[in-house]
Amino acid sequence: MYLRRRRPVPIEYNHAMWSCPAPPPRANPAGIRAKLAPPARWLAGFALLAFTAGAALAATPGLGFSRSVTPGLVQRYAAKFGPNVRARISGWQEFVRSAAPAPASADNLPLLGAVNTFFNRVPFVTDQAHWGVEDYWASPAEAVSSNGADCEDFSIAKYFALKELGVPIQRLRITYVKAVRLNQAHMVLAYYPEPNAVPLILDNLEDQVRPASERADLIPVYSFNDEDLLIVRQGQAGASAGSSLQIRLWRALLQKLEEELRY
Ligand SMILES: [Ca+2]
Repeated sequence: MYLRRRRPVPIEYNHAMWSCPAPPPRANPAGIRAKLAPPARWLAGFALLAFTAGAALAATPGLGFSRSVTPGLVQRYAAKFGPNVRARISGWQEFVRSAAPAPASADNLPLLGAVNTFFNRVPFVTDQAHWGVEDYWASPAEAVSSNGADCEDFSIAKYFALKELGVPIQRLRITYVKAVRLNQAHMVLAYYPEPNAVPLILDNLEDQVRPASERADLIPVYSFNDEDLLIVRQGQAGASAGSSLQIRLWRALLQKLEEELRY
């Protein structure tokens, strides 16, 4: 039995000992496979979406969007990451511009595949090698500009791209998982076509977007979006743990996205 908490839990989700698994060489083309029955642990518990403490900070229009990148930000990141930044940012903007906007229906499968494949082209680089720190959550503009990302950076970039393309955030959950075969912490983006449906998984480890029911290698631990934070307890999902702002690195990311708008 899972008690619904009335107030955000006073905890911080830090990621000591965090590391993302490196993806294998990609041999399979991107593709989408049919839905199967949802494993209970992946159910998102949409009825529990009650906490909106983070909404004010996350409500700035265009936060993290490709179209929000200012000339000043491009200049700043070009100075930091090199002259290829302009082409990389342009490529990202062009991809979002040319992608078909999300239809009103829940059938966004081609779009999910396109977004997953597009960002998976960014080379995988560990945070230690790329940023000199154990754990760094890059903004989409940083990941694209610096041409390097690890699992949470991929998930973040895909989340904001789908949001920019009109996908309701209630369908999107950045999900911290345990990659059991690799015995490593990992992060993916889960897309829920409907409340409590089996989610489709956008993963930098593979280009193919597959339902969670086919991803027995991933065990969800907690998930979040702009609205809330849900944790999985004893193999069952849906226990709301409050605001995603309790995740220190998510909070820092949102502040960084606000700062990026000001350049
Ligand atoms: Ca990172």
